Amino acid sequence: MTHAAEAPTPYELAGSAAQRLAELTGVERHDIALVLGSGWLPAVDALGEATAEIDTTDLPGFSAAAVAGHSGKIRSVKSGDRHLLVFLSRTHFYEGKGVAAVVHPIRTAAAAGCSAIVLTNGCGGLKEGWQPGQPVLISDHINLTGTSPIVGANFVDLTDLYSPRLRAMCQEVDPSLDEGVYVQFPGPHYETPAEVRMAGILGGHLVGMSTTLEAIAAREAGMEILGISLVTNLAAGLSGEPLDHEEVLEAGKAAASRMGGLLSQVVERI
Ligand code: 8IG
Repeated sequence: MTHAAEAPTPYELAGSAAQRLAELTGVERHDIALVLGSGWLPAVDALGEATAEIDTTDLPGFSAAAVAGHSGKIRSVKSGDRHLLVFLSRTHFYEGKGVAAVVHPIRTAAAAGCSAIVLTNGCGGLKEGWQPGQPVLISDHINLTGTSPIVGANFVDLTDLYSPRLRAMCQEVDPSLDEGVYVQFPGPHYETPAEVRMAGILGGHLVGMSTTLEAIAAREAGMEILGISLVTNLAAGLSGEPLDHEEVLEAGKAAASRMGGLLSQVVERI
């Protein structure tokens, strides 16, 4: 009788991915990770010179990107004396690949040496006066996926999950930045107008389909976390128009230089 080798744990798999990442990029340790969400891709060039770009599928545990406007690439970027690890796309919960797949990039970044992570996303906005194309700092979250990336009796504290220090730093760079509570719905459908009203009653200001599970995994890994949402659309029922993925990509293009400037200045100060 043969015995199959035991499957690696998610943490071991991330360790293998980090090792391969170091080989392929020629960078032994990365310092800060960034995950670019919907609408954020046009901002990437402002971060600095890419010293390497690899396909996510070149690393153990990653699968191909599934959404138009999401590129399955990882860049190593030199910014001053720091090495940035930039994920140009993410795996979403709604892809059904499991929560471990969603947070694999986060665990890989931690294993690669990153002590801070910037999680960005595109989302719907609820607050009166917010406009498409506006960035908002995530102050806290409500995870409506009903699940966690952590398995077992590991009771991770989520107080101040989104670093007050990093948020204050962002507001120094751009004093006009507002903050809000991000609500992650499972997706992939957008919420109904009634669900948007519910999110508001629960204390939410931003609605999206990512970020909270990643933030939990990042906290578990001990990273400092900054979350920034790009409000790409008014949440369903607030504008009188149906939601459209093209609108999301357009809002990103229009806001690219502001987002790029913000990200690069903040990363310099972390
Ligand atoms: I971009 O309005 C983007 N992603 N759930 N709702 C949800 N996800 C989104 C939205 C939105 N806009």
